[in-house]
Amino acid sequence: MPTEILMNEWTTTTDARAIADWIDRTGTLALLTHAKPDGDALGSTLALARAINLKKGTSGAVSSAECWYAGPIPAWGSALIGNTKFRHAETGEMNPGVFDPAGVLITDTGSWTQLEPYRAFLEPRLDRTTIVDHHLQGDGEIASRRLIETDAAAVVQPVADICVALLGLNDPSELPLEIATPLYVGLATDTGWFKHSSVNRDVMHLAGDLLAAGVDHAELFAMLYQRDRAARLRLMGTALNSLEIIHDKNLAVMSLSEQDFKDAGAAPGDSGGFVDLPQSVASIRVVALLTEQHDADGVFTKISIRSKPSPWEGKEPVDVNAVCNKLGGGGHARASGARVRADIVGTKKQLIEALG
Ligand SMILES: [Mn+2]
Repeated sequence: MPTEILMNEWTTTTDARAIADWIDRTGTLALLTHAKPDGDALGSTLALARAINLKKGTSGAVSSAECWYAGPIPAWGSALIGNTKFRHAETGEMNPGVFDPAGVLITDTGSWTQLEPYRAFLEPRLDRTTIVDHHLQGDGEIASRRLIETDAAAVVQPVADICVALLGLNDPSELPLEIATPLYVGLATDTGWFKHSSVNRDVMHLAGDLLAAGVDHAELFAMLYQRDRAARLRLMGTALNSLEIIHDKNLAVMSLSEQDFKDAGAAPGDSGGFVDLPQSVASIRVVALLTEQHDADGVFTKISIRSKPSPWEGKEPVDVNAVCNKLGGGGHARASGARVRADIVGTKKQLIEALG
């Protein structure tokens, strides 16, 4: 096989120590991650930027770093970012002549599809780019220097190793709190706050080290997940009140009208996640949330639908993508949606027909 193809294969080609050495000798670095950064993307870039800049400030190292983000940042992001300087890819500051870093370090992705806003900036700089990722797929051509740990639940795991190597520490429990905190956010969010099947001894070990470094996990949980407006809780009450359980107790349907949103003082985005709530009932296999709205052409209803497996009954999840296809919508097999030109009553009838 030609060397180039081998080089471009999505495999790991280096380790944390070697990346720390590369950072040390490079100079100015741009830290990039996927568009619409999540907790792992923000956590990994912030931890690295703080470790690199701390080293420069305390020991006169040559390298410095700046984070770049593209697309919307979660509402809690600004609290996590704090005073750490970052730029938006959309501002045009990436034009050549404005900013020309000596190195580019990408975390939590290695796919062009997730790096689209950076493509023009990245393409002429692939020879000075490094990737640290934990996904199963990626485009190896983006960087020949790659640390890919597909066993890691979050990219902050290899990033913690890089920070430890960079700062000459023994383990992550010795990290400064300003670095331990974003690492913990990445680890906790990518594991569904330590619920997903990806949680293992290594995850808990790192979490324990970060707690030893002083991370306040309860404060972080409140910062990320306990900042809803009261209006959302009122709307949730209305949605749960509307719950109908039909079809041999297999199907749950909830409905919300425009008036319900007004009465609760809620905004359109406030019903996000409601469709997951009835999945806690054992017999439920499919949940649909119907929200009725109006536009210039009259009434329409948005369907958001989820399905879940029932392994205790030996049942596979219903393909709700196929159900939504019949209604002119679609999505994924377990999470899908459609928009129907009818009111709630008419839409419910069509949905039940489509479910068969
Ligand atoms: Mn991740």
